[in-house]
Amino acid sequence: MNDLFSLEGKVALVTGAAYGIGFAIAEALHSAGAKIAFNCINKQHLEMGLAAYKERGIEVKGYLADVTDEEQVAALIEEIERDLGGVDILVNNAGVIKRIPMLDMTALEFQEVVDVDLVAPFIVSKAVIPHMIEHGGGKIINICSMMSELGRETVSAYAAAKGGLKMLTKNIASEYGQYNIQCNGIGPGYIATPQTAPLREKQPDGTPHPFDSFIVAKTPAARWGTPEDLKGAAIFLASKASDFVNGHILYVDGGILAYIGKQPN
Ligand code: NAP
Ligand code: GCO
Repeated sequence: MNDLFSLEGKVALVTGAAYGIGFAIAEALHSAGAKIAFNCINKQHLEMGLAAYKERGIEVKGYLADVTDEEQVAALIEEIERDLGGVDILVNNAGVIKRIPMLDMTALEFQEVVDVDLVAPFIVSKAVIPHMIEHGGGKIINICSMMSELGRETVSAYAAAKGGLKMLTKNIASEYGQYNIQCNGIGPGYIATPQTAPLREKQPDGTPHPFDSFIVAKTPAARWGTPEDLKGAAIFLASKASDFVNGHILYVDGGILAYIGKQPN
């Protein structure tokens, strides 16, 4: 049983994992035996992340690298190969969101989101697939979103990118499945992290943010998710247990996508 989920001897790269969802996923993959590498772009966050892993007794290698920059990504993959070995498991987690009504958003702002959330997973996957082919297989996990399926006001670029990421996932699975590479997605529901902090800020009178109450009502589990909620899905999709699962998006959303919404009283 343990063997099915063991990541002993594997090297995992989790992008953007100094905190938030990436941190929890890195922690999970480490607990299953993988050697962990992560990157981010902010030097202070890198140091903060390294200290947080150390505090939990987790040995990791951390790097500064912008996932939208092909040269930096190539250098990152080389460094990881030197420090830990070639990447067997890639988690494309780094992401950004801009909440701007579409009519107020510039094309440049739209592109900046698409670059991190969609083009970067293409760049980083492209950089690790040759090693995976050479070594008889590998796992790529793309962190998708509710917005891979649903729209909402103000997140046009994010939804376009995460919808695209779902299809990039299916395409990598289609194109490289023959090399024993599985590319799947995790679609988190609404998760309490710095990215969603503005949606959970208390009102001046101490009452919950209306968006916070909206999400709790929209989620059959009646709560926000935590980064820890994603750990099981990450270990499953990184391990032998999922060797015949390919091009699938595993939604870990407390039931949001299954639910029509609260009926009126
Ligand atoms: P977060 O708290 O905002 O963390 C995002 C991470 O991405 C940070 O470590 C950041 O690094 C890194 N990053 C951003 N741009 C980068 C770049 N160009 N190169 C390298 N690293 C970069 O986000 P999160 O909530 O943990 O979300 C993680 C992923 O899950 C994202 O893809 C997000 O879209 C997705 N997601 C989140 C939720 C949610 O409810 N929170 C739900 C579904 C999906 P720095 O700190 O150095 O800037
Ligand atoms: C938003 C949120 C979402 C979540 C997540 C949902 O503004 O609607 O930030 O997009 O972060 O991706 O799965």
